[in-house]
Amino acid sequence: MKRYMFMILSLAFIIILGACSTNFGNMRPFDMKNFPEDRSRGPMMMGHGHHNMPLQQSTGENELRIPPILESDKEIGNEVYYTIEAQKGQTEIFEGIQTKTLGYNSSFLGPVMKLKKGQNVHIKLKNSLDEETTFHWHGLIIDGEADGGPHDVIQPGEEKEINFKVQQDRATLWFHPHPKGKTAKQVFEGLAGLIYIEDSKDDPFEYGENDFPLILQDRTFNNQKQLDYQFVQHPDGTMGESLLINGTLSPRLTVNNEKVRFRLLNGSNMRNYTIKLSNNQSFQQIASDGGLLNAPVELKELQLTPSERAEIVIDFSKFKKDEDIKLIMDDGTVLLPFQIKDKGKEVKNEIQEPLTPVTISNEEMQKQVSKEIVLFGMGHHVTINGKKFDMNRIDFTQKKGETEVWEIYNKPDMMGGMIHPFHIHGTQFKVISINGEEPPENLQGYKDTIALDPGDRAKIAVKFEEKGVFMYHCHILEHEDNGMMGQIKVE
Ligand SMILES: [Cu+2]
Repeated sequence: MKRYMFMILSLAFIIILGACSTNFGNMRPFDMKNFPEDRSRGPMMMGHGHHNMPLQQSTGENELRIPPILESDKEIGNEVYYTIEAQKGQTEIFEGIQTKTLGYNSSFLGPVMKLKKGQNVHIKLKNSLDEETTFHWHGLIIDGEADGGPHDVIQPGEEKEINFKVQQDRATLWFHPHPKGKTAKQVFEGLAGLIYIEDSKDDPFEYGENDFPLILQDRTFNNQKQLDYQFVQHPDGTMGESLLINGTLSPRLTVNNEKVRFRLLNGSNMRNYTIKLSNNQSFQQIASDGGLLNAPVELKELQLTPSERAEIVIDFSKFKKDEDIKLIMDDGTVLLPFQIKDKGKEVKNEIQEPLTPVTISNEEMQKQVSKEIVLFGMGHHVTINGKKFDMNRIDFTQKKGETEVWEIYNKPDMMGGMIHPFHIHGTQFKVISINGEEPPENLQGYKDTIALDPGDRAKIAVKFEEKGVFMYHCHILEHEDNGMMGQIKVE
């Protein structure tokens, strides 16, 4: 009898809870009072138009925050020890207002972890959040046990140590949480940091002087200027109207009158950015996700989908001293105004050599397709090969050290479909073709994410250097959380 009472009570509780959450679900964030008053653009579009949510221009009132370099706990010969702690905090994003945020070793975002090729790295991972999390090393060649996918959960208050050897050449990677169904929320609230892989070759650029990270993230704040993910989340991917770069709202950057390298990361949940310079001059892309390209590529604009990185060099010495130069989006939205100082020196960005984080030969790129991936759907209905993620199901296997050709197809739906950035853990792959054609030059280097338009079909050459179970998924974080993810076991 007691058992029945308990069941009835639980049922009633679930129904009430359900009703509450439905209510929340209907309270979409289009109620104007939830937006900051100083919106410079027209009214927001509703419903599906959410995905065209415009971004507010940067007014340039705040100097860009430069993340600190993470100091090691100790270094003994080739062994280096770090501690990374996921924590809660408060951050002054708006003047005089504390916003509740998450961060690594700080209240918001994370430091830059510089790792050297050949080093043995030991990282103590601490979870000081109120919820479970994982620590995923995006783009790093690492074994499945240390990769920080949804299997590697660390409970609140607990810690764990991981060890790995840095095998790849210089590159800009990043780290972020990856717990099942909670990645989008935790990244939205601030968990993301950069990893720079360095090697023995000289680097002519100096951090914070003529070498700057730019972590692009869009966020919506409520009328208390808080990040309320429950309120703004959208199953197709959450977009925000406020741009933060390195956590700075309305940033500007003072640069020297010289060549400057920017390491761009699209750290947004779903927004794509096509960047360009306001004077329509070209810049050089020198590296993609996995490291340096074979040669710098001259570009006037560059698209970055969620999780993609690019290193670009802008030569400010080419411009007139008081020229008004800004980094903008293709629709003209100002992302980052620059202020050019007189100071400058001759910087040669001659660090370009063909690099090989993983070596995939031309011969291996001629192989037949042996794995097919079909990306499909929108919102809650996203799938890979018709299935949703199941932690207990291995979808593919591959032999360690053996290159296979994967074909990725973004199958359109009745509405047309959307761009899906497809990411594979634990490796850097090479793009063989997109719709049967050679990829553009800046996609011919190593990549860990490839963006596919609806109807696109790409062939990529994939090799894993380490064993374990690895995730592959769409990097629209809400799609990942909605099950657009599979697992490959490398033996
Ligand atoms: Cu997707």
